[in-house]
Amino acid sequence: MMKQDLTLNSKLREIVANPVGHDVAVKLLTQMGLPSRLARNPLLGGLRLKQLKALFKQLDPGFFDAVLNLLNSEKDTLDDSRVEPKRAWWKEAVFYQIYPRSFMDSNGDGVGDLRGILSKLDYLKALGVDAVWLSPIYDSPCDDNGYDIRDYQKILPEFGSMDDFDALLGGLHERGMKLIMDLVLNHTSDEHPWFTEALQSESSPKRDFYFFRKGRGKKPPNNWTSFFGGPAWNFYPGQDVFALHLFSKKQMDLNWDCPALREEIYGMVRWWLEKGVDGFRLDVINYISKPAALPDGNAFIGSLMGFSGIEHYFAGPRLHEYLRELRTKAFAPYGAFSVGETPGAGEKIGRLLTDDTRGELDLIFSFDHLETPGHTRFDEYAYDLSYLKRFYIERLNTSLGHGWDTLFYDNHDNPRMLSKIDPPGAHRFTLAKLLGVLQMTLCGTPFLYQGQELGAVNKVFSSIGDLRDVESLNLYEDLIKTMPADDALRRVLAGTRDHARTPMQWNDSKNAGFTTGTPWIDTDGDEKLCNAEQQLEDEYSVLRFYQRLTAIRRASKAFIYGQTEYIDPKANHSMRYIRRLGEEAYYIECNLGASETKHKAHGRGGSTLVLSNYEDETETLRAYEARVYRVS
Ligand code: ISL
Ligand code: CA
Repeated sequence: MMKQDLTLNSKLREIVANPVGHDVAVKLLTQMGLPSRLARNPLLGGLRLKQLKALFKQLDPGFFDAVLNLLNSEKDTLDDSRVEPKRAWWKEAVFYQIYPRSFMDSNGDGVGDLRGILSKLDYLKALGVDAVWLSPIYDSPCDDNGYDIRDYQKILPEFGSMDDFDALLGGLHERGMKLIMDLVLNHTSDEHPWFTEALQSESSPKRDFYFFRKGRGKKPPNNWTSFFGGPAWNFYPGQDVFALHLFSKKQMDLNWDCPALREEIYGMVRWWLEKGVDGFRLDVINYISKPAALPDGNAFIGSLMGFSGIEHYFAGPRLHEYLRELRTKAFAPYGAFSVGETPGAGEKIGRLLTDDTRGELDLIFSFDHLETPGHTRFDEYAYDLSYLKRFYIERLNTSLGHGWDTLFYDNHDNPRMLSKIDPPGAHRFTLAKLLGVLQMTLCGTPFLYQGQELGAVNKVFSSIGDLRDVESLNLYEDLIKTMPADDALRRVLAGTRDHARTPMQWNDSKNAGFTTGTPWIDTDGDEKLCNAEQQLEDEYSVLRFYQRLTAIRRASKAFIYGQTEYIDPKANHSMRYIRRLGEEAYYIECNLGASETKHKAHGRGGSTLVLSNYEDETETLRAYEARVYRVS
């Protein structure tokens, strides 16, 4: 059945029935500090869009057209029947993300490298890791630490050689672990030969690989802004032309509408699969399709999101088509796994992307749980765990068995979750274990980020000179135009990605055992208190706890495919649920706050404590206490 276009006459319930409409409504409500369930409120559902338009006269008039356009470009609907989830290795696996620059340096140049990673494979195996995701290791000028690729088929010399890569892949496979590469397909470095060639002349066969456009007079072709500050356009005076970059000035957006570009990409992907890699993490993959006209972004959406233009490309017109093509022509023949990084994709867009009957991606990372509503990464605030609980109860398993969720707290783009929840760090190690319990026992695939298994927290940076990240440095330059330097620094430090990019803390020696040379970014002394060597020896450490967690997860499919039943879902400071598969069941009980709450037993036939982040079992749950019971 052809779907009718939505218009100003459509009712809100019809708007929200559209997958993009649902996610946009939830996002807008959340950004405005309102509860997301309003999107499903039956009274509001009867309102027509034009009534809303009359109500919100102050909104820029183009806003409703912008939203309708966006919604009408999504013709697909979701299958709302519940099915048994299909079994797959990547649903059962524990993934571990490595940021190669900061993991382990083998040759003393201060930069982590492939041989360094190779020397730590037994550590990963003992942790219970099944698959490693490597942040980019390709040749790159490293304007954005490798997310600006110059040559997709060459290893960055600082990281090692192709032989080192083969040795690493072999070493992982020998130990029964898989390797996932990080693939950046939305943009390349401006030093990629495609771009340098394209820039030569208008008639270059590579010209159409990127977005070259004439300006509007001296002004850029549209009002889109870059995530790393300023307009999303570089001007090339020699040819009086602009080119698009959503990220840094050296990360040029690729034009996926060009068939020759797509074929180049698929060929390159197959080349890595021929080498034996097991899959890919796809950087900002939901941004790859842009409307050819590159229309201006709506001002209201721009001010709400802090970036202009995003509604045109976060779920672009040909996204599904391109993902299917990538899968059919490259991934499927090799059975390769894919996880897409999809900022802005909410529950329903997420389902469109991962529903296993649709043939797009296996998993996605959505980021809606990383900040509490109304906050952005650069705000200083304490994250309320009861939000995480509500988020999980609403979101996990909404795929009805058609898709699957990822479970993660840290990555290379975010401050540490522990520091968001408990900024002073009073409960650091207990809380680290609690997060581990949620991550390993809820339904979804866990992705650990290096250091998380030690209880890594934010770093103490004392000046802007301590930071390295292009995003932070650009933001700081921008902020000091309008505020005192101290305030600008505080804001940058609240959200800088460098919190997660300092050296992995292997031991308490100089530079945390990461390098014998001068590290590219400093440690802050925390390695004296928190390092892998000391934690391996301490039975009660976070690391040993994570080893046990991965082991219990591996030992029972109830943690993977089991039904999840939430008990007393409205309780604010505790989270309790059962994972059940056939005869086997586990009861998980967590105190989400620092004050004590009562322990509540569960299970008629008795229960056995399998794991807890306290040494003894009492009738009260202490600060951030988490217990896993086997019940019958
Ligand atoms: O879109 C954002 C809103 O602030 C960002 O979160 C952005 O989506 C995210 O940083 C995208 O991340 C990925 O692509 C970037 C790279 O710098 C990141 O490290 C990578 O994870 C550009 O390649
Ligand atoms: Ca090195």
